[in-house]
Amino acid sequence: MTPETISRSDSFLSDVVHGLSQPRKTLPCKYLYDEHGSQLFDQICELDEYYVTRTEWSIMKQNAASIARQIDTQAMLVEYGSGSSLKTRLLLDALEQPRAYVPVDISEEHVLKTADGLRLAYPSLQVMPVIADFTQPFSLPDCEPPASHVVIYFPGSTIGNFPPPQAGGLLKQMSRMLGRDGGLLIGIDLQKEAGIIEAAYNDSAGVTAAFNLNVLQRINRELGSNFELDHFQHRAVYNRARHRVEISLVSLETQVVSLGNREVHFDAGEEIVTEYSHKYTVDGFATFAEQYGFSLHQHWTDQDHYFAVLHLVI
Ligand code: AVI
Repeated sequence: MTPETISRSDSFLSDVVHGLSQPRKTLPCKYLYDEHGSQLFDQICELDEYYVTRTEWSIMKQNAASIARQIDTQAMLVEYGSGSSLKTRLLLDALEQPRAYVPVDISEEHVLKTADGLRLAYPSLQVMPVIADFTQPFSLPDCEPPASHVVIYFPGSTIGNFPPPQAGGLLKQMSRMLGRDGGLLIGIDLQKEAGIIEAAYNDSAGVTAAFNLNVLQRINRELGSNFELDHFQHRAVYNRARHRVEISLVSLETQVVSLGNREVHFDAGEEIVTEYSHKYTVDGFATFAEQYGFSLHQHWTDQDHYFAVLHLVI
């Protein structure tokens, strides 16, 4: 183990211990995305019930030219949580290439593989991957010649996975990184009928359930705990008052799990909240982002108003 992997597993352990010691047990959702979790998430994106990806995709496709006009050739395009960068290819195809593309992702395997694929597809583009937890400050690489400004691309409604105070913290950090002339292109999932949302997070093939349960498998593997996966069940419910899906793992029985030198007790029916997925309105998000120095410049949506892509400027 390198010093870096030791400190990463230290903070994983302390985050897990902290989350499971709360009166309402939680786990930070970023830990859902190990290599297997990222693969399962890619499968979620292809599901019929999961309207999010294909709707954003169709918005990007239909409006690629006008969206691409917001990013000029001198810009450094920085993608937060790039994963497989699938939507980015649409953008890159529509753009006169930006100066550099910087995919930022916590999953090393994923981001390096994706960067290799992009270099092959766009040989003249500088692809400069950064392996980082984008919720923490990180530095941007230097490109040659230097970019005139930065445009952050944050698709997929990932902002929705942060409770508003954390989402605000992230917007604040982004506005600092952007500086003058910077822009933010962000995808947000819109409020809509609860049945449509709940179906998206309770798919009939059980992929979302496997994605959710995988975090326990990861804790077992990396932290040596002994969670029995079939003693927990996936749950995803839309909280209409808070406009968010609450995703959790429910303990099916009273049980005790060992974690390092600790024991974690679960009552039957007790939940571990693993993720929130907040749903916004365009105006609500624009007003929220104003507090952090952004103003809405333009937005694009689909005919059902399921999803929106916003261009915010500083
Ligand atoms: C990554 N993120 C936007 C997804 C969402 O829809 O909130 C994560 C997800 N969790 C379960 N299904 C999808």
